Amino acid sequence: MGFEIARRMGLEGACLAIIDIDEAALSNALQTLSADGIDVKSYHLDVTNPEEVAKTFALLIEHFSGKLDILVNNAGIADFGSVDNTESAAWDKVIAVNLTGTYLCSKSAIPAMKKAGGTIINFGSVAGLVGIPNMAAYCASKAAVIGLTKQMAVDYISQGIRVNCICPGMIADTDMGRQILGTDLSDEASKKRLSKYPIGRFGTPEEIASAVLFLASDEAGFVCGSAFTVDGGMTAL
Ligand code: 1HS
Repeated sequence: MGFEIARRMGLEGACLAIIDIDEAALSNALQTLSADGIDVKSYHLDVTNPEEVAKTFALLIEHFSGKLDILVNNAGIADFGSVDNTESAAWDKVIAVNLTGTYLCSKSAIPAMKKAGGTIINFGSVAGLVGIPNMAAYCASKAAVIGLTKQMAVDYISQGIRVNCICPGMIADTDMGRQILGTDLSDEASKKRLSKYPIGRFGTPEEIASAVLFLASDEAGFVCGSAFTVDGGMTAL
């Protein structure tokens, strides 16, 4: 999803800073986006490391001459387990990436955004709105991101910074989608999961990217503090 969001933003004329902890994925994304004629710079970063986040954002904000218009907090991981069989280390890792990473990157971006306004799109999930079996840490982290989004929205809208979050349903053609669904979409587990989607299919990265671009655009000027579901009706049930 992050790559597709970056690609669409770049094609709309955005100058990009892309961040990833996976060096190979980052290199591939940089090469592909650059080949598309997009102005992009890449930064290898673990968003759970406060010092590294501050250092990286200082560098990228300097690269953009002190200006930062849009932050998309897309870094996220999933884990499986109910509360009674989730190891605390696994719990901490999911919270660190999904929630604390969002906090740390936003903390580093906001001072630059205050200068001329901006917008932040966090990544919640349907898992932050409804319970998903066997995904305790993931649901908790995403519900917290939704809560943090609403809190940030009320803190910063008066300073010209609009904050919203995207709440995707299952997006099959992603690393996380494959992690959750496995490789066989025709198996009973995947069919049961699909039955939760009134639209009758899972979503695509392109559909998430379209929603992110809308929220980042002036067309969404009155959208503030929203948990913007892109889920094929899954949470409408
Ligand atoms: C990307 C998204 O946050 C995944 S949540 C999947 C929920 S479900 O389809 O497994 O019920």
